[in-house]
Amino acid sequence: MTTITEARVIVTAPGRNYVTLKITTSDGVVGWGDATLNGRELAVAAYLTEHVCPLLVGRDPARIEDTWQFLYKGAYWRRGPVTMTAIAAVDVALWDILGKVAGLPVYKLLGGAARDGVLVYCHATGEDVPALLDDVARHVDQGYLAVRAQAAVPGLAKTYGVPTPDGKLYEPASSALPEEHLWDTAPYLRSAPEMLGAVRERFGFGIHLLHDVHHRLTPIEAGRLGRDLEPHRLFWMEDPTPAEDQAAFRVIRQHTTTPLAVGEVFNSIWDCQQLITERLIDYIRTSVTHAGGITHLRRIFALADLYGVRTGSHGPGDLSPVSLAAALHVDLSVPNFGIQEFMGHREPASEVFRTGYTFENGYLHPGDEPGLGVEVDEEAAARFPYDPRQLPVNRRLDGSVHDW
Ligand code: KDG
Ligand code: MG
Repeated sequence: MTTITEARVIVTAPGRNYVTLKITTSDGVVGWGDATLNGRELAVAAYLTEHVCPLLVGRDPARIEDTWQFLYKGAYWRRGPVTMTAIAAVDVALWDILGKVAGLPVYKLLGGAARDGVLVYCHATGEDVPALLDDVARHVDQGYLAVRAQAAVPGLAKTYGVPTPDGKLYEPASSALPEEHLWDTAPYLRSAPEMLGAVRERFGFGIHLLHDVHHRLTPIEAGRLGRDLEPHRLFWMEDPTPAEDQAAFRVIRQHTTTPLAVGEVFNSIWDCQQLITERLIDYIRTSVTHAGGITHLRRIFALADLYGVRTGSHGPGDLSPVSLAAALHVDLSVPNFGIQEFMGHREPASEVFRTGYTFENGYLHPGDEPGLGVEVDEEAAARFPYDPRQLPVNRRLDGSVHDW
C-alpha cells in the first residue's frame, strides 16, 4: 500500500510570510498545502510540526475524508483558526497528491468544471477619491469585471485597504509591535457612499462593484450604510459587523437590500450555520486555507447551496498561491459559485511558487496540470527567511480598542 513517508513544514517570506506543508508518499509523489495564518504563522507551523506531521507518516494518502475526521475529532479540541488551518494544509496536500496520482486536475476529481472560468474581483484603493478612480481605471484596463473599492476616510491618517506609503501592502504590517490606527465611524459612514457613488458616476453600472467594511460597524450602522449604498447597486457589502455575531445580521437584513457577504475569519461550518440557514447573507466568504481545506469548504458550500447562498472566497495576498489554486479548483466545480477574491502575490513570490493558473478577461482558470498545478521551489524558499509582522490595531478617538 502507498503510504505517507514524510510531512514537513516550510516557512518562507518571498514578499510576505507563507507557511507551506509538503507531504511525500512512498511512491515519491509530493503534495502541497497552504498553512498561512497572517500574523500568527508560527502557531500553525508548530501545531503541524509538533502535533500533526507525526500522525501522518504511515497513513494512506488517498483516505482524505478519514484523515480529515481523524485530525478534527481525534484532537478532541475542535475548530479555531490554528487547528483548522493546519487540517486544511493536510487536506489540500492530499487532494494535490490524489490528482497527481490520477493524472487529473483536482477540479475533475470534484465533479468537473461547472463553468468555463472563475469570475474574480480585484482590490482598488486610493488615498482619496480621485486616486481611487485612477486605480479602478487601471484594473478595468487590465480586464477585471469586478472591483472592490476602498479609499482613505477623510480625517483619519490610516485606513484598512489603503496602501502604505511604500505602496506595497494594502494591510500595513509592522515588525515588533502592531501599528495603532485611529478609527472614527461617523466620517466613514458619510464618506463611503460618496466614494462608491463617484465610482458609479465615472464607470457606470457595467462593472461589479464591491466594498469591504472590515467588521467595523454596529448592526444598525451597517443597516444604515447598506441602505445608503442601495442606489449604487453593490455586488456586496463585505463584513459589515464583527463576524462572530451571526444574529446581528438579522438587524442588517431588516434595513437593507444591499447584498451581504461575510466569512473570511470563519473556520468551520458551525461559524456560518445560522447565517446560511436563516438566509441572513448572500455570499459565504470562507477560504480553503482557513476553513478546513477542500473537504470542509465543499461541505460549507453545499449547505449554502441549499439556502440560495453563493460563494465568494477570501483570496488575499496573505494566502499563498497554493491556497489560490485550491480555491480555483473548488470554484470551478461547485454549482453555487459566486465570485472569487484575487489580490495576486507580491514578488518575489513567483520565485518560490510556480503556478499554472491563468487570468483572461476577468476570469481565472486553475489549468489542467494533474493535482493543484502549483509547485514549490524549496531552494528558493530558503533564500527568504521568516519576517515577523503584525496586523494593525484600531483605536477609537477615546482610546478604546475597535475592530480593525
Ligand atoms: O490578514 C488579513 C487580511 O487577509 C484581510 O485584512 C484582507 O479583508 C481582507 C480581504 O477581504 O482580503
Ligand atoms: Mg475582507
